[in-house]
Amino acid sequence: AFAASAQDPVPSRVRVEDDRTGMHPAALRRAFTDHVQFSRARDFEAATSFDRFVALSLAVRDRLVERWSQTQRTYYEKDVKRAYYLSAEFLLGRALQSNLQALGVEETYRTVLKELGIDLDEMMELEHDAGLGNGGLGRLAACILESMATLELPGQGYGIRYEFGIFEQIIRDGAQVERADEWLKFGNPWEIERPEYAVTVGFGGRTEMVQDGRGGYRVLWNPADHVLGVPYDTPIAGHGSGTVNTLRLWAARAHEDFDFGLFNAGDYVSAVQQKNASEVISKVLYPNDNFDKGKELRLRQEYFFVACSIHDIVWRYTKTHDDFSKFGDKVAIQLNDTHPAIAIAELMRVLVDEHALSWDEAWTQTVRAFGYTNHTLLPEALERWPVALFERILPRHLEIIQEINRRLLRAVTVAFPYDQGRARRMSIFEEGPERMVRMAHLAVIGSHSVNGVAKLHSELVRTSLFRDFHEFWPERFSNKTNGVTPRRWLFACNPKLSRLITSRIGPRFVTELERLAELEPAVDDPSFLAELRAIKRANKEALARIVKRDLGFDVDVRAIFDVQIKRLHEYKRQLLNALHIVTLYLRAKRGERVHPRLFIFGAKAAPGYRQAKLIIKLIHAIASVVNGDSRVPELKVAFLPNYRVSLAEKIIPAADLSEQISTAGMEASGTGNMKLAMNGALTIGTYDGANIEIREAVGAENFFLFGLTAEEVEARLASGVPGRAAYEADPELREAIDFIRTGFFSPDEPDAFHPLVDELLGRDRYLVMSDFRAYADAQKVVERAFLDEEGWSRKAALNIARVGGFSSDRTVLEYANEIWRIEPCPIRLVPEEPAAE
Ligand code: B1H
Repeated sequence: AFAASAQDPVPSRVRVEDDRTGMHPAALRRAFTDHVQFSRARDFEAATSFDRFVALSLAVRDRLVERWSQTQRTYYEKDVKRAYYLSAEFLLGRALQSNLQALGVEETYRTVLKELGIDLDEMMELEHDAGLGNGGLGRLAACILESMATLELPGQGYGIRYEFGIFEQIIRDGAQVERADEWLKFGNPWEIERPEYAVTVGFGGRTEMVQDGRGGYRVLWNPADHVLGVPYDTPIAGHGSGTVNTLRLWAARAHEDFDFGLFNAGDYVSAVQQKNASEVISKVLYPNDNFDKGKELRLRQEYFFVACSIHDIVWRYTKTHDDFSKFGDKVAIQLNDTHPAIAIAELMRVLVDEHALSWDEAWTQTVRAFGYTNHTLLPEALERWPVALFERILPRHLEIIQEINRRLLRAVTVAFPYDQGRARRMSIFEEGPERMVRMAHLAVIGSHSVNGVAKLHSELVRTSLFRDFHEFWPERFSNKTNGVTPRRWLFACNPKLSRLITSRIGPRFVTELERLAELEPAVDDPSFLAELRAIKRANKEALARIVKRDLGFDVDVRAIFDVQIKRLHEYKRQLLNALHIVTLYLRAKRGERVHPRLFIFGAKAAPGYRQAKLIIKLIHAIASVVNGDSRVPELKVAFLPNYRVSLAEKIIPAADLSEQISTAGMEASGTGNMKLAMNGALTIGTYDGANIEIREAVGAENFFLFGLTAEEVEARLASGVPGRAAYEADPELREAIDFIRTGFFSPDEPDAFHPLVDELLGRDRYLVMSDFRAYADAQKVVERAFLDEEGWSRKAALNIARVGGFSSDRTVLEYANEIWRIEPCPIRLVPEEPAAE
């Protein structure tokens, strides 16, 4: 498929060994057994299953390497414009299957391994997830990189090589316990360490003015400490494209003169011990989704990876350019939220202090290069740093930010004279008892593009969060609705469905998801719907086996598989779901007919988030009563521990119902909603984030909408009606709350859930009580719809046929065309030599 055409000149490079590149079965088999023997130093018979996993991964990696070199060489030779995606998180999950499929060798390898008595699926289960992210924001970064490579776009990711990713969740006595995620313990076959490209990063110290030798002055920053950033490169392969882009993650190492003083004093052992202090920077991912704790180490992490990345970007640019006038023509840098926003000040510092550009020249190129994506409106998630802390760690950057701010406020005052309030609101510095640096303001001011991640969210970004900035620079603002990669979230995770789709419309939907629309005629074909039902049934059986293995109980696959999988957060309202379970349970106890349901949860709570952890406990308490009640066999609750990418891949294909029930206006987009719809689950959801666009696409009659709108939420919260009002008005809700409040689900500790009940009856900040009735009634509509088997599968089919727009390919093309202004750069591959047996 990648053979060059006849008139292509064959590159004169020496070809590397066939065993490292050959795609025919004999070469694949030899590559695998050779890696067992020589990379793992094992006799084939003595190799452990993990040896085999590593050997296969290395054989696959070899086949990426040639394309990887060719890709990078092509970018360099053509001097193409590149997009750099800066993100504190990349939630990649597993890589083996994804790379096998990108190369088109999964089935060949499956057969080759089978002949050796090895099951490929079992082998793929041995891979530990790369969990370098919290949730949607980190997973989006992974989908975007994958789509860029598939679309042949010159791109690269930059982030942190956390030694410990998102914690491992264990459930003990019905409560969450965290364990360190030792994902590197047995090595990582995908990464390549490149210590020769290490970068030195400074922290702290002072600035001074020094003569520049040309009669002027320049600023010199003398950092107090230095840390080394060592890059680790992971290949990001395009699906069937020949492009292999790079994800470069930085690990912190002690700098040689880390503690000069101690070495000089001859205290060698203490000096070496001190090295730990620098290496903590890349030790662990902060496990907070949509929440900013304002920790000093987090600021150090952010600056650390940003300084390394900017250095790398500038170095690469200067290999082919001797001045900076074309920087913005060759470099686009996308900020994944504000976590890397310090890059704006860092690029200014590098251009002005190190490359002696004038402020204006440097600023022009900086603003041309940067784009900023906002992912949340929640005030507790917006990054603000105390000026005093910022000055202590990044004194030169504070000066630069002050200058950026001075110039902004001058422009604002010219445009809006006599409007002091506006200047105060737009300032990077928030005045108050403790002065703060507002990173979002820096990001908006230093970028030519600011986008939200779904239509409603982008609208709220313009009209509420950045209202003044939107008035000042309306042309900067746009929407880029999120998407997900159909390779992982359909083709890889749901092979049965993919085969059915392929049998009807061919395989091209995998890279052109809009082609799913060609399935529309099939939704009225009973045999298609019957096949769809059989596939869903088989996927549910597979998940039922996981529930049995991990939780120990049997489930009825005729039940509605009602799925809520996402980080645990009050705004996502797992509590609303829990109240509904209690309601159904009490109805069943009263002898009312309820259709069998399996409630499936997957959710990690931030370790310091008390209410979230208590909600996990409540779900377990309810599960223990409901699952143990033999008089209510129709209801079961399965909280699957340690929710992560690889577990999502097993749950999503088995879902009937997708719970997307955030308080309207609070979920910026959501992306799990897209993955579930793509796999034929119907959504019960609020008018929030991308739900709105999904509903528009799949049709209102194929989506269960309920609840207050964002406007109504705003008004309701402003009016301050306590949750008690709904409690008093709704007997069923009252009963559910009373059962929880009086300790029915926690007889040993009757008060256990009072903090949750108090919040619900009092402020009810997420309007769980206000939306309860609408939700419970929408669930009745769901149940009735589910009873009509044919009707339900038709709706599911229409969801699949109409979700083509939620591919991250569409998202990335919008970024590429409207923000980055980059073009595809096809990679020409050397033709494969004929098989030599
Ligand atoms: C999203 C975050 C986030 N928005 C701070 N914001 C973090 C904020 O570690 N931190 O400090 C970590 C994560 N994550 C999510 O982004 C939104 O809630 C989703 O609605 C959205 O789909 C996703 C991708 O855009």
